[in-house]
Amino acid sequence: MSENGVIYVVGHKSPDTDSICSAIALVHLLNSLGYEAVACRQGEPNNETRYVLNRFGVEVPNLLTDGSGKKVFLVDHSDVAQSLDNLDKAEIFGIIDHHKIGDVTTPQPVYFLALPVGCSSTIVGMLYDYFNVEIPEKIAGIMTCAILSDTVIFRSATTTEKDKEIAKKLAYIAGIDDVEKLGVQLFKEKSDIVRKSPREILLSDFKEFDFAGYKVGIGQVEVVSLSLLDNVKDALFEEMKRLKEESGFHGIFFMLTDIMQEGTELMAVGANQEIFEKAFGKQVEGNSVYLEGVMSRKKQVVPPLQKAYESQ
Ligand SMILES: [Mn+2]
Repeated sequence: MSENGVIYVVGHKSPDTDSICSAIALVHLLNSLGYEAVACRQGEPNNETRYVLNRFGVEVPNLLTDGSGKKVFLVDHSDVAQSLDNLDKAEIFGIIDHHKIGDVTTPQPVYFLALPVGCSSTIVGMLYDYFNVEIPEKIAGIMTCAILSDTVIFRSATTTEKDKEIAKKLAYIAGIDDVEKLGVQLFKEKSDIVRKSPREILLSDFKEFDFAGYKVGIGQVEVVSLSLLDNVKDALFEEMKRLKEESGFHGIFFMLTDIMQEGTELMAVGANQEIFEKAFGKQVEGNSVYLEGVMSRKKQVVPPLQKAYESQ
């Protein structure tokens, strides 16, 4: 089954864990089937991905940003904008993806497998089964991590039974006995609270609003456990006060969202009790209020706050 020319397997730009790990996993499968394939990445691996590769002793793939003259296999994307530069000068050999179909076109027939599952690594795992190829421990390990990451530890609405089934198999091969615990560790690495300054945490996902003439800022951080933020909460609060003075906000709100508990501790600076009570029917205790079931800024925090400000 050998083909002419090396196949460069690559995920999308600003690579996440799935983009890099599904490329590595697919390369091993292709090589086992007699092809000559190499895993690549289009950018720097994030902290979570570095942790995953390090933990399972897998090398960081080579950087590849230009497709000119190369035979390529795209994973985790099929949008030209997310793909290699000069993709039109590359020969696309195949595509494996779990997003909407993008705008990549080819002049010749290609391998093209897209499934509406939670992770590209799930699809690659299914292919290992299909071709009856054994998955090495360390590759099973990084694939498990990719699935945990993409599906937010099976909590995301994108999760399917197939993701759970494949992840279970992979975790068994990799000797991971506590998948949940590994997932939590991944999200710790991802949110990277420890290495960020309070201001970086505050502004990493921060939006400005005008509520009835009041300038209001609402930020959010998503973590697997609010306890991860225990040590920075006070510093965050001080930073919120500083930002309020510096930038002339009437109020600054910061959502500490616990993706496991599915709730948000909402910190506030500048807003009075009345606004809080009106918006959420709750008193502020200390600097914050816990809102059960609240995870979405645009759906569950902005509308009630806006209403409260408007009826002041
Ligand atoms: Mn993905």
